Amino acid sequence: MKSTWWKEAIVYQIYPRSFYDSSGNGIGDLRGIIQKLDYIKSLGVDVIWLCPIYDSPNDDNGYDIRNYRKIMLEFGTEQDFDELLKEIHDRGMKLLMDLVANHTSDEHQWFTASKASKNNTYRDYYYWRPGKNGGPPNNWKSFFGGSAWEYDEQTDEYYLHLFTKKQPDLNWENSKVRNGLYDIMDFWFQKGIDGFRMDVISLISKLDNLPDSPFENFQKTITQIYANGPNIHTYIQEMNKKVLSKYDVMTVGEGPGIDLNHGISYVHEDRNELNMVFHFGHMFIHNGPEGKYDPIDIELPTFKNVFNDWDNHLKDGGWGSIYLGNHDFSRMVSRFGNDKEYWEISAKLLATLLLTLRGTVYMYQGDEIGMTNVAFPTIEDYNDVETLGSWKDALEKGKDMEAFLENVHRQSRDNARTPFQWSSDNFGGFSERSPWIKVNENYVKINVLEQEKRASSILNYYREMISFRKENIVLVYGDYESLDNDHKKIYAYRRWDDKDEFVVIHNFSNHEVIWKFPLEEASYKLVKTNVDTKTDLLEFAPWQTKILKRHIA
Ligand code: ISL
Repeated sequence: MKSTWWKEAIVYQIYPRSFYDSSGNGIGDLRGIIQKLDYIKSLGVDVIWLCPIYDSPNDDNGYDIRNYRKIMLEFGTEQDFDELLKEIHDRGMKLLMDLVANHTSDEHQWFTASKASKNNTYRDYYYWRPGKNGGPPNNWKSFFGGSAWEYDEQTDEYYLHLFTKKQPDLNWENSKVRNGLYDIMDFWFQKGIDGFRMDVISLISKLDNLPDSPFENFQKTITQIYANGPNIHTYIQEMNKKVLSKYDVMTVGEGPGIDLNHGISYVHEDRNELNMVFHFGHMFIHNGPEGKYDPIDIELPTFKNVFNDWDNHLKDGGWGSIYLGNHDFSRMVSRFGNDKEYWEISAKLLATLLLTLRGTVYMYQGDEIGMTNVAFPTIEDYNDVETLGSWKDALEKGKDMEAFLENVHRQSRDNARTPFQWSSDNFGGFSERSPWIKVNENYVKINVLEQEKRASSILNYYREMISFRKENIVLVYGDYESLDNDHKKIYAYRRWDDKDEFVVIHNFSNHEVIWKFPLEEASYKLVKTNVDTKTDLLEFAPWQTKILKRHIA
């Protein structure tokens, strides 16, 4: 496998609104991030990924961009950005920005011009269509509930929005749109940024004639109708040729609908498209028949198979991204660990998983201290458009709303968006003022200051695991194979090259387990674990994780 800096990088994702408020208005900001750069550096992180920080009316917290060349007033100024970039580079780190290219805000000047009349030059920048049979042009649904079409009285046509009605979809078939977006990318690369995470890049090419979806199931509609459209690879190759290939940068495409049939075609090194994608195999794993807000339980082998299948899919000429949560999903310890009795130890197990798989590692802010899901008492406490849209749909369908609130507790995107817990001071030390969204009450117990003081904290475990990965490059590039794959409590795998072999074993359960596996125990040495207690090599306390090492040559 070819080595590159971005394959070895540990990326730390910041949701700026919730990271650190330096101005005292209850909203995180760029100067707040600058103040915390030494903290981020102390983790061993190489790259910072910032969720959108551009000028936006914030219908979807920055994923609705009004001006791609300006900084959101609430977050700071262009000077603050320049300083942030310099401070990041001065510390030897890199900056990944979020590129939202599937849609703009409806307040973007392209859209206000487009909307003004049927025959202006910007009309074709978006998807405008006449209605059909007194309703919208087709049956497409928005990701956030309701129709994906909004009627505009003035010109008596509908425009397409796969997300909120304030996020109209751009028409990538129009070369002026594409070139306009490439100019924006150039603008940021010229400033010196080091790459882009590309929001819903899988959706930019639409099916010809925008046909109705024949599927009831929304996930199917995404995969078969919305994603991986006919020109997707032509567009990404063009973008690569015109922009990306001019710089030494990293790219990761986010993609609903990027499944095992499509992943490699976005990232194969011979195709000159993207370096990596974020697939949703494990993120949608709890989606029930009615989607994300209808959660189901799963068994461990189903979870393992996501990693097995993707590693296998990408190993010849591709590269993966490893993450266990982000700003769109629940907290990883609440979701895949046990955030009650085994909170600390299961958070450490998950850190070990994250840092021993093949692929570029993406950490999400707060996971390094084991921040957990939140359970706000009423829907009024929630802010996220997706949560509120699903709530509205459920109400209209006459659902049991008390039960639905429990689904919200489990699945809402706001679980990941509560303010970062820096200390046990008011508002978790995030701000001096009541923040834009409530702080999780457990900040008194779970916070950075407390964990800095304790050698055995989750935070310090992350630091150790990050340097462990860096000292053992086989954990980045080495081969991967799952062992005893059907085991329902143990997730074990080998990582090896021609010099060393690691066997990583996780007990994903609240029970003690003796792993009955024919491992030549005498040739292995225990090099890392997350529990103090002494056990036999293949004996595991609840949520215990062990890394064993064997020297080959
Ligand atoms: O959040 C999701 C599941 O709960 C996803 O379906 C998500 O909407 C999808 O992955 C796209 O996400 C990205 O684009 C959205 C934005 O709201 C998300 O925050 C962003 O990550 C629209 O720009």
